[in-house]
Amino acid sequence: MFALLTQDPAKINHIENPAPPQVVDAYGQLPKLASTFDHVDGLFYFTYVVCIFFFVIIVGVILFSMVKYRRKTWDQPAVSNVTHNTPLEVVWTVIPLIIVMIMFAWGFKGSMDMTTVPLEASRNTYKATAKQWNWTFTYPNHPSQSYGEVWMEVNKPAQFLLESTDVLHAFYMPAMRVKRDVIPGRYQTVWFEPKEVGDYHLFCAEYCGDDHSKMYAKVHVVTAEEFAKAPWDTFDDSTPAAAAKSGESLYKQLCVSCHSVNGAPGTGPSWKGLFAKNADGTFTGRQREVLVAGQKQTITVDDAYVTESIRQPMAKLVAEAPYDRGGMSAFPDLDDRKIKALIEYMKSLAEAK
Ligand code: HEC
Ligand SMILES: [Cu+2]
Repeated sequence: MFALLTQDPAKINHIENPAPPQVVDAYGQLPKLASTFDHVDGLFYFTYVVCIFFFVIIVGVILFSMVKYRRKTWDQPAVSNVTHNTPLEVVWTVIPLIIVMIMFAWGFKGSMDMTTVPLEASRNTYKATAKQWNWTFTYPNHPSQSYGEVWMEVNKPAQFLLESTDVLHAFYMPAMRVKRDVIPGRYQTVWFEPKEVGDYHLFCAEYCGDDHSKMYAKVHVVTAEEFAKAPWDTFDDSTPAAAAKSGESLYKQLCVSCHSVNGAPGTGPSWKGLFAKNADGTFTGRQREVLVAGQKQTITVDDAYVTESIRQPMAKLVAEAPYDRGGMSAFPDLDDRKIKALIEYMKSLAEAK
């Protein structure tokens, strides 16, 4: 069982951006704590020990009584007719009440700590946008973004402003001991202070559709020096080849969960054959039957169509089941350069005519 927990996730997940392996403790319980929220562990293990203690006592008494006081002959009279015992009942009500109040006070204090955002964290606010099925991060005091991966500075409290563009998701970083629902149409926040340099997981912890299990991100906690170099800022479109490469990495972070490039059908149509390469090095888009407001039309795939498909996926739906029902939510944050890079990547997949 522990082998399963420590198995390399790259082998479990077929996505091309594998999460780092999870570090679990000797009992396969909580992953290593990497933030300041240590009260979570105290409360967790306290509850755990209380549960085991009472489980053993209660089940022990039941098993013992079953054997000791079982009916041995059909006509054996009842050993006792006692129906209640007031002192005993007071004891088994008051003791659990005290224990439950301890858990409540402990949890309430922790919950207050987690919801009261310190000024330092609110000055270091990230935005995390959840959508089917990926995470987009916008950096504090930085115009840039990253997808499926986020970099944070060690020992610096940070706040995440959480937003969903489609359905319910949940922001869950086990190593940091934080979890918060991400609700469409409403901003949620969560804060913590990462204490150790390393790579950690961010999971979506709310079932959000077919590829919910692919909806995770890597969290890199790095030193201040490393952070100052903005390692996430790798976007380069200085040459068509560099743009195609940047486009490929955007594809792997944002689109791979729905679109294949090898012709395999997915939640969205494959990108194989979207463009073909002409002898003179130019590209021709394929013919596409699309639905515009429910009416069938045939168009030729070009940059404008691809751009529109990304910004307003519902404007022209691929007229082919199951794609004609839509299913892609728009990417309003992708700027022109990134869309250009994605198109460059689609063209780099083209085969010669
Ligand atoms: C949640 C699944 C999903 C994700 C993620 C997704 N798409 Fe789509 N995409 C679809 C579906 C479904 C369609 C077909 C319906 C339509 O035309 O809008 C589609 C259609 C398209 C089309 C038209 C394709 C054609 O063959 O005519 C393009 C272009 C496209 N998506 C680009 C992208 C890009 C670029 C990304 C990543 C930035 C992306 N999609 C992410 C589901 C998705
Ligand atoms: Cu999700």
